[in-house]
Amino acid sequence: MRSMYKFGLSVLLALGSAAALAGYAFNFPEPVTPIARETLHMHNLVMVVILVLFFLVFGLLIYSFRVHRKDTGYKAATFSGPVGRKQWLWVLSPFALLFFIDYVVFGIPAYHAVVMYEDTKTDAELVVKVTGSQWLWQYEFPAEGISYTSRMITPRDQIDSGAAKGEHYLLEVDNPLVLPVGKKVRFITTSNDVIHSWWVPAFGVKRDAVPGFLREFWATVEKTGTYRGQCSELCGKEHGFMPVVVNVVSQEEFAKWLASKKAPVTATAATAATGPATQVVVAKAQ
Ligand SMILES: [Cu+2]
Repeated sequence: MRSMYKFGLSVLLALGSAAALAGYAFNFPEPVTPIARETLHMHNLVMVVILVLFFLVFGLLIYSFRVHRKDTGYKAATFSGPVGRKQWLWVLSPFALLFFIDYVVFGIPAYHAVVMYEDTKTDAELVVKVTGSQWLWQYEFPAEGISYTSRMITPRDQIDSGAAKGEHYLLEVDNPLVLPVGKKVRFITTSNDVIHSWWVPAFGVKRDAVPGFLREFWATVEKTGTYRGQCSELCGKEHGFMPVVVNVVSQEEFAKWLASKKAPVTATAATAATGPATQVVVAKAQ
């Protein structure tokens, strides 16, 4: 028995020190949108409650195993006949407790979070259409008449281990998505071919891009910076090579970027007129 305790203790210590060393590596990335923060809050709430329940239940279990042993002279209870009031209490109280935790402690905040997640339209100040295709992303600002593709730029050498891997290995693109800080952005996702999924962990959003359907989500990024993500729906042989990079910049910088993107008006208008499918083909051919 003693060696079992020692083993358990060493496992716990090993896990504890690994977690301490890794810092937040195993946790959520720092949330930068209301959705990401809400998701982290829900996660933490659930973790705390289930940890308390875990120790309560296992504590009680281990206590019962140890105390109610025959070799310590414990006499087993013998009962027959109708179920008594005490027994009903022991059956119903865990049920009531779990019901309360699920539907009230978790249910109410989860309901509010889901309602918030789905509210893509209220106060949205910018619309971005994200189209996935094998194997790149296309970003469109319909109101501004801007459309461009975003492809991974990690050299093949690094992938084939011919060269040392760069800092943002597999998470770097030629044309990142640029967004203004503090503005509610409504995203619309779709796809040209198979199902992809647009995912930026720090935003707390992941939405499937489904051919023939428009799906929505929103993000208000509260901090400027570069955020990276990936396609997270297996979409073919280069699924791992279609990262997402978002540059979140100040209002002024965003306006400047918009102006620079709009500048070659004729070229943008010409590609826009031929439709997104053709445009992707053109982009791939380059
Ligand atoms: Cu994909």
